[in-house]
Amino acid sequence: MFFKNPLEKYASSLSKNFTRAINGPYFCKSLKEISKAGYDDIAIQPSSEVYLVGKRDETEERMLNATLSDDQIFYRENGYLIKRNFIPDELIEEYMDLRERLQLGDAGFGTPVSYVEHPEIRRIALYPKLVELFRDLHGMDMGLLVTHTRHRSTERGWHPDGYLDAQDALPRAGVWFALDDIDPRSGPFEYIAGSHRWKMVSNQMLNTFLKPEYRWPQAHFGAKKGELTWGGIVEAIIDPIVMKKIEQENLVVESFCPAKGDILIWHGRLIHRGAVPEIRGLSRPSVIGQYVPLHEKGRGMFMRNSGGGFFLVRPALYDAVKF
Ligand SMILES: O=C(O)CCC(=O)C(=O)O
Ligand SMILES: [Fe+2]
Repeated sequence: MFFKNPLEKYASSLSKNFTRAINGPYFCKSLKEISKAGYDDIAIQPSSEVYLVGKRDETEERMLNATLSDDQIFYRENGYLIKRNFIPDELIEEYMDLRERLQLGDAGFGTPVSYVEHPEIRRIALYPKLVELFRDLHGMDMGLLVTHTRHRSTERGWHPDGYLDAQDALPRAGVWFALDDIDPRSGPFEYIAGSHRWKMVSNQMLNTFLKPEYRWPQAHFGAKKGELTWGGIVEAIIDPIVMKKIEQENLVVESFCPAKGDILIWHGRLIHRGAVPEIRGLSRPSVIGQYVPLHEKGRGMFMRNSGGGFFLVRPALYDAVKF
């Protein structure tokens, strides 16, 4: 088959930003050159790891496994963990009532830090059993950084969330909370088990494909109006590379099609995406939370939630915090 642009081979399942990105002004390399890049051209061996996941020699491996719980061993090996029926119905109802009062429909709250103003979101995102589970899995307190509250697939292409962090940062984590039974045709969360132990997609290496004004971090935090953010632009590079890798190495793609109250926790280096929905406009009722190590330098100011757990608050938003 002939493709005008070799990346178009994967077009039917490519992220929604793909066409916009490759037709935009962002890249300093030609599309032909970009399409030749492989995973090793965008990834690097990370220097920091959570204790549980870190690779060890055979004896140490046996010592570690002898004391770990089944959940810890699963997370260590797979980079994700599913807990069924984890969030109580009352907390979900309370949050859905808030959305109803605000007449959100399937829309999000319009800001990734809506948890500052709405304790209903924090009661889910910082559910005490989850705060505890994070200590078990990451061996540290993880603070809430952002929440995605739109009831649709993000349609983000393949990526690890840790590509937004500094090279030597400790791994972050994400949690996918199902607020209802999720229809598999709504574009579920998809992931590649074990990919948290691959080399880590690096913002520095991705930057070499971009014109200076579109590089991380400035293009991540301050994208110009009408232009894609850094994450949206680099999807056009990462997405086809991961698809090629899936094809060449015969990797298994798993989908999370949860029931109400189920959660999936994923390690910040697990490769995942929000699938393109089979049926457009189908609701996907979920909250997605991103969490980072509380004690890591430069992460910002966290406040303690009433039931335990911590959430990031920019000092400018301090007056907006509600309990
Ligand atoms: O839409 C999805 O389920 C994927 C979301 C995602 O990639 C993220 O929140 O980090
Ligand atoms: Fe993500």
